Parts: sequence; C-alpha cells; structure tokens
Amino acid sequence: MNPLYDRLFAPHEGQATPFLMLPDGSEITHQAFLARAARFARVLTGLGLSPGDRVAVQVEKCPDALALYAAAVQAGLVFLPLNTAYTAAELGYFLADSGAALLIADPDRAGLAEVAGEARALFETLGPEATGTLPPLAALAPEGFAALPRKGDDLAAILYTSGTTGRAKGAMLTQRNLLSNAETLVEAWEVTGEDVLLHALPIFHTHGLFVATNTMLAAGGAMIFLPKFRTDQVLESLPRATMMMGVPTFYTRLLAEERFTMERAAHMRLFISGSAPLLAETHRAFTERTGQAILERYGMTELNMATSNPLAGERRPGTVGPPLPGIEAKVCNDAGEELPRGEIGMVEVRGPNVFAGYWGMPEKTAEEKRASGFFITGDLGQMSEDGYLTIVGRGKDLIISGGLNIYPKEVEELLDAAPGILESAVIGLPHPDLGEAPFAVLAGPPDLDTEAVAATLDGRLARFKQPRGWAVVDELPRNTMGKVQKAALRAEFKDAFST
Ligand code: MLC
Ligand code: AMP
Repeated sequence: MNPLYDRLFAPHEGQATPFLMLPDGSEITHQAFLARAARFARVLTGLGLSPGDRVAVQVEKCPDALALYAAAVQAGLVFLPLNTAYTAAELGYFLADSGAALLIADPDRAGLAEVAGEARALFETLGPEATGTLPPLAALAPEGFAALPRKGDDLAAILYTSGTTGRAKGAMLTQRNLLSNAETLVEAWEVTGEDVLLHALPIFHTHGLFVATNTMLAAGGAMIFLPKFRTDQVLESLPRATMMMGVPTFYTRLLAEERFTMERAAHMRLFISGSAPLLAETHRAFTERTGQAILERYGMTELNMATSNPLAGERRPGTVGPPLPGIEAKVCNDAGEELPRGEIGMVEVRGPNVFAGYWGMPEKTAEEKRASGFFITGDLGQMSEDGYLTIVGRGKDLIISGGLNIYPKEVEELLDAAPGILESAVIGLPHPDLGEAPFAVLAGPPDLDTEAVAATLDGRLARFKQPRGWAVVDELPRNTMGKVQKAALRAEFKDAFST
C-alpha cells in the first residue's frame, strides 16, 4: 500500500487520454507519463535510494520534472523540490539540513557540486535534450515499477520555507496531508476528468505542485503545461482550458491586455487565485471584464489549502472564504482562544492537511503547532458573522512578491555585512505588477553606492529576493523599545514603485 500513489497515480496507469499538453502542440498521455515516472523510479532505486530518503530536485519546469515527483512517490522517497532561482549558497543549506541522499539539477548548475556535501549529485537536462548523465534511462524497458509500501503518516515531501529568524525550515508533508487536500479540493471545486487546467505556475511550490497537479491527478484531468507565465501563451491557451490557478500577478497581467475579453474567457469555468492577497478591485475588474468571479483561496506550505470561497455561492472579493470541509480555521488571541466574530487576530488552522512539523526542529514545531493540533499561521485575519475569513495582514515579517516569499531578515543580514552599511531594513512596498516588492533602506553615508551594495548580493541570494529599490538614510527610525519602525518606513517610501 502506498496511499498517495494508489489514489493519485495508479488509477491512470492505463489511461490513454492526454495528461500534459505542451506549447509545441504535443501531448503526453497519463499512461505515457506514468511509464516515464516508473522508469525514473527504477533509476532512483537502482541508485540505492530507499523509502524515506530525501531526493532534492532543482530543474526547470518540464514534464520530466513532474515525472520525477511521481517517481519519488512511487519509490517511497521524500521529494524535495527547490526553486530554480536559488543560488548554490542557498542550496547548500537545504541539502545539508535535509541530509538529502541525491540532488538532481540542470547541468548549468554544476557549481552545485561543491555544495552537495553528502548528497550524490546528478546533473542532467531532463526532457528531450537529456544528455544521459542519469543512469541509462532511455535504455530501460518501460516495464513499470511496483509502488513501494508507505503509510499515511510517512513523509511524501519536504518544502523549505524561510523563517523570520534565521534559518529556513523544512516543512514535512505526509502522504495523508497531500492526499486529503487533493481529495478535498476535487470535491470543493468539482474537478473532473473533463477539466483542463492551464498550468503556468512553477512546480517547486505548494501552489503549482500540490494544489494544481495533485488535484488534476486525483480527478484524472489534463493540464496545459506552460514553462512559465507568459501573457501571450496564456491568452492563446485560454480557449482550450476550463480552469486556471494563479497568483494575483497573473490576473493583473491579463487585465492589462485588451485581448483578454469575455469571449476569450468563455470556455473557462473557474479562475482560482491564491498565494498572495488579491485586491478586491482586481476581483471586481475581472468580473466586469469576463462575467466570471475569481475564486480566492488561502493556504501555505505548512497547510496546503485551508480555506476557499465557494464554487456555488458568493465569492466575496477581499476574502478567502470559509474553511474547507474537514478543516478548522479560527481567529484567535495570543493564548489561542477564539475571538468574537469581526475581531482581528491570529489565524490558526487544524485538520488532516496540517504538516507533521519542521524537519529536525522539534522546538520550532512546538512553537508554531499547539498540542491541540492547531497551527499558528502568522497571518492576521478576521472572521465575518457568516464565516468568511479575510486575511488583513501578517504577524510575521514577510514580503510576498509575485507570490514568492521573501524574509527581510535573510536579506538584511547580507546587507548589514556589506561595506559602509551601518544597518538595513528591507520592507515590502506596493508594486503594480508583483503586488509588493522588496525595497531596502540603508543607514550609511549619503554617498553610499547602492549599485555596489546590490552587486554584493549576486550569487548569494536568489534574484527575486534582491531589493528592487534603495534609499539611504542617516539612521533607521526606532521606537522606544529600540525596534526598527518598519511601518514608518513603509509609509515614507510607499510610492517608490508606483511613480
Ligand atoms: C521573477 N522575478 C521576480 C519574481 N519572479 N522578482 C520578484 N518577485 C517575483 N515573484 C525576477 C527575476 O529574478 C528576474 O530578475 C526578473 O524578475 C524576470 O524573471 P521572469 O522569470 O521572467 O519573471 P516573470 O515571468 O515576470 O515572473 C513573475 C511571476 C512569477 C509572478 C509570473 O514569479 C511566478 O510565477 N510567481 C508564482 C510564484 C508561486 O508559484 N508562488 C506560490 C508559492 S506556494 P532579473 O533581475 O534577473 O531580471 C504558496 C502557498 C499558497 O504561497 O497559498 O499557494
Ligand atoms: P508560503 O509560505 O509560500 O506557502 O506562503 C504562505 C503565505 O501566503 C500565507 O501565510 C499567507 O500570508 C499568504 N497567502 C496565501 N494565500 C493568500 C491569500 N489568498 N490572501 C492573502 N495571503 C495569502
């Protein structure tokens, strides 16, 4: 028994209908995809990996990257997907912390060999250009692979999520976490084998990998599988799709296009948004343009999806809807006591979706997960009388830029160490395309060369985390407790990206 494989993958082994539709017009059936995955599973086990071992993967989005995920599930391995934007310096930590047995990365990332540590590193271009660094994949007969036994509590994946204080944490997701959420979403959004999801998200995060892919697998549907969000490609694909999942930037980019019309969206039955707040005005403009209401949902790496506006019923702009079936979400005070409806407090969530804990960090897990099972999300929310949750802010110092998380602390530590800088504060400011984007305020001499400072981050910090704007001040504003007043800085520089 391998619950995740048995439910999401095995039923489609003989399914000859398309699973992945690619930009070049070619299609990969469920059957062919799973045959490919089975070969990968044989390769992985042939390399000596056994159930429970971590396999880290940093490769560009392509069908084979997804097949590696399926293979890891089938072989009982713990899948550890990594953002392709991460530098070798960032990756070294994930590999060492997770004790990964294997790293699979694109060959142009060969610099990673130096940081691979104990992990065996394989550099291979996946897909049609495969160069054969992986043991002779093509030579293996497509005989299939019997899924190795796993239990619901066994880990299926570890996803790293940065922390407000220092080190990134590996969120441990069990087979049950992933499976229960996929089943819940199929039901909530009435996903069927007839659905075609327009997939333009990256596949190294919860959104693109689990919410999108697991749900389509559970339903036996298909995906138009685009390498990334390119407006032209998305516009062209919409008339063949029935659903799309995206971060708010996807929707603002579509709305900026006159070619995005009611007619173009007419074949779609469901547009879903998440990972960052969707402005109520975007929601309304979208309805005006297409006649369809975006369905906004809320989740996080540790939770998969926790709440969702209803498929049938009011999709209320600015809210993330009620808790999904089988999941509890409440707004609490610091002691974890539920507050009266309408009051603002910390969002806490409990259910089969809640992760098992942080890898190797029992104290961190205990700080964020109560004995009662409720997870303290770090998001501030407000529950309406009729049970719709609104995310009103974050209790954690976090910037979400185009759906990607940036922890200021990580950037500030590097900036503080740069020559000439007394101290720094990195803040998120409103950005017309990315929702919010990182901006650095540096305390230092007035002639400080910010370009030189920016250059010190290259190679050490993924580009998306690097500040897009800079200001130099004499000193940072502090409150009486000595804490940097980021709210004051956000107010002072609020228009930096909008003018
Ligand atoms: C790319 N860049 C970004 C960025 N994405 N900078 C800040 N924030 C981002 N999100 C930078 C690159 O480093 C590069 O910089 C330049 O922008 C162009 O890169 P690109 O790849 O061409 O960018 P683009 O295609 O425009 O990407 C923007 C985007 C993409 C919004 C389409 O980031 C995206 O798909 N985001 C989705 C992220 C996601 O899936 N989040 C879900 C997390 S799970 P330079 O300097 O090199 O030119 C989660 C749980 C939940 O949150 O609830 O779902
Ligand atoms: P991640 O750690 O990448 O999984 O990001 C999770 C965070 O994204 C959550 O803690 C929220 O702050 C944010 N988030 C996800 N969905 C929404 C949403 N619909 N509205 C507002 N914030 C969201």
